[in-house]
Amino acid sequence: MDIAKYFSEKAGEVNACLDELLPRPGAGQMEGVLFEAMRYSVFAGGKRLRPGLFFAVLRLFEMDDRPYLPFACGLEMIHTYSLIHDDLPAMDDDDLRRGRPTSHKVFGEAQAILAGDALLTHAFNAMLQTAACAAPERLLAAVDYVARQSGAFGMVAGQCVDIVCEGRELGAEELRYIHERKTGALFCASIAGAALLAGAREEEIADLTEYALKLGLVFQIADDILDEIGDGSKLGKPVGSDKKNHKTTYISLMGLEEARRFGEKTAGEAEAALQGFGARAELLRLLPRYFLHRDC
Ligand code: GRG
Repeated sequence: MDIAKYFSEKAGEVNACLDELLPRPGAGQMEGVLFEAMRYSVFAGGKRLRPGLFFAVLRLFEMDDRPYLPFACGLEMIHTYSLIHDDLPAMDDDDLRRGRPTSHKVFGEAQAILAGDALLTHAFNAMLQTAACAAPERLLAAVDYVARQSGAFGMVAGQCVDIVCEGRELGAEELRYIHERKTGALFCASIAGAALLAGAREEEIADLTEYALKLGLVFQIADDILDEIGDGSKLGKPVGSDKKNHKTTYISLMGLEEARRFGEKTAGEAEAALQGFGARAELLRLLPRYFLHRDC
């Protein structure tokens, strides 16, 4: 199966739907700059991995993905909001994202904060647009889950702990704690969120959550490796920033070769979590190695 083709096809569908869902700046409209800033970051060329994961799980449960496009777009809006806020001077203070100047560099800090806020809230409007096709109790469970994973019990908590720990060397468990929230939580939202919409059984949701957390970790290990030996022009951001900013990474903790081995081991554990799904989970089973060996 051609995974790059799968993600690029899904990205095309997601981009068309995002274009429909996001407000458009109109002539003479005073809040036009807000809509422009929202669109600027959303259409800056992200890989649309979270929607791709979401659709892969719908496929596992033999669900038609078309009606759920707005839900997938909601996940991408939450992801983009987190990137805009993460780049702000008060957080990582980055100048480049997805190969372009960051939102605050183009629109100023205040509008970048607002664009992030508006994307986060718009995401929930988008997800609720699937009310016409999803059973209400499933949609409620999925949206509730996405909110938890995105907020104080998930991604925002991860960002908080990352900031609290700034300036000191972390241990492996602390690093895992942060990654499970910063990266893993939105992977869980996409993967287990789709399973909730599909009405999956509790054991299936538990297995998929385990898979999502391991997949997030693999993604992060690859991120650390790419920051050490990747190609900045493919990544759309300068490499070597972890070392420059004295960040604890899997490379600083265990060295490049051991980090690669740890990545392979974790990818194996992610695959193993799918055992109960048999051949139906082929696409999901291929993703951990694909993420580990990615070049951007
Ligand atoms: C500000 C609430 C708040 C949270 C920020 C997501 C995040 C938490 C910070 C971004 C920096 C970071 C290391 C995130 C980990 C997840 C990650 C590697 C994001 C980049 O995801 P990709 O590669 O990005 O899917 P694209 O641009 O392809 O969408």
